[in-house]
Amino acid sequence: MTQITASQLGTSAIAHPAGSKSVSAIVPELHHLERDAGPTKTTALEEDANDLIFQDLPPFPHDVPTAPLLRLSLRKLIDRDPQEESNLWRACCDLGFFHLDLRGCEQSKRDSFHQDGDGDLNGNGLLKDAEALFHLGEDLFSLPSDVKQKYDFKDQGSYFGYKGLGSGVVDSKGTKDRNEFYNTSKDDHLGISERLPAPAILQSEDSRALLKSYMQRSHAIVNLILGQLNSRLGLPSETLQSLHRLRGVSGDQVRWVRSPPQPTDDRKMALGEHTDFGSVTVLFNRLGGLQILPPGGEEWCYVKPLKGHCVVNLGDAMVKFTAGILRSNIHRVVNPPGQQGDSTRMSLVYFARPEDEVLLKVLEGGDMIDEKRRQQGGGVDEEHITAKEWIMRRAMGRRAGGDWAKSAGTEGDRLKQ
Ligand SMILES: O=C(O)CCC(=O)C(=O)O
Repeated sequence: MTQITASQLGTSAIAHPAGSKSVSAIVPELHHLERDAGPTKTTALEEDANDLIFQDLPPFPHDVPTAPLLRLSLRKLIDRDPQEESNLWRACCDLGFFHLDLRGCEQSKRDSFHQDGDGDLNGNGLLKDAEALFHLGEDLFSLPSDVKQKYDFKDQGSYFGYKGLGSGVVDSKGTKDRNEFYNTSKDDHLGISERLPAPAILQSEDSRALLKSYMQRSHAIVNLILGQLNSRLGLPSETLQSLHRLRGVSGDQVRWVRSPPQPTDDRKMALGEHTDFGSVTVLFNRLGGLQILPPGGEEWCYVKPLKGHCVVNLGDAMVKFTAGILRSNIHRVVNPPGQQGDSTRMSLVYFARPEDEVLLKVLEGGDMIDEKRRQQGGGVDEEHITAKEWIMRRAMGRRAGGDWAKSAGTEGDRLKQ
């Protein structure tokens, strides 16, 4: 029987199921699947592998291409483990996506990256919040369509609230998406903006407290990551964190995305190809369906959901701030693979974005970024655009009847047609 090796299960290993088909990696030296044809034994390692599986769901298949994401540990990042910090840096430069193990991590011992003070670095707490929010999401989407539709604020120029199934587009031809989603604002839940109308189920004290806790805990992780990237980039202390204050006015939001199973003879993208608009995304998945197109690759690869972990990815703002040193990778959502294909898929996302008035331009004061600009031949002509304008343009361009051409992000010309 095929077994998973210790090297795969270390926190810096790439998460592939034993025997899975995987694409050639961008980080080949870490991309080692070793096989062992020996007899089945229950070892600590196998138990650990089982801990990564959602036992209550159909299995993620072994025979689909999977993406070479590094698996990092929140505990080690908090402890400033030098190897883990290097892995974080490489993941953010090479792929812009990684798995983050949140298990066994209650509270930060150190607070150096944690300027807002009121969002604790609590991996276990975040896992619990995410679990509860999956349940809340199920209740939310089970409301009648006409009730949910009342909270689509597109016509008021807002990307918060509900988007119905097929009300977004996945390409320039206007092909309808196959998901519904609901966006709820950090600023609303932290009491720093007006409270938006929302279904009663999201207005209860319990739901609001849960969302607030989830936002604060996600934001604390975002801040940790920003702090470590800030150091690596050699930027003046707290530069990145100061553009993403928990209490700064921003487009930060929680999103639930729900995609019903698609007929076997008619499977299309549930959510179109895109890069994320903002800075750092914290994503919880249970079923497969998320795919990324690795840099230079032509084959879309699944991201295998891992229990106890979130997926973290960088968005366009980080590319713009760093003159392209950091990567915001293109991704999309399709029907879950294999035996998972008949299940309804839901994901839970926290999008951290720069504060509304922050200009999306190359940051000054860091040698590494300055050097990158020199290599690029000086100043690339930068558009004068704030984070808020950028998000509005990108988000609204993906709604039916929106301006597709203007919805392009940092993926280059790929989606301009
Ligand atoms: O559902 C997922 O796994 C990813 C969602 C996503 O990419 C998005 O909402 O922008």
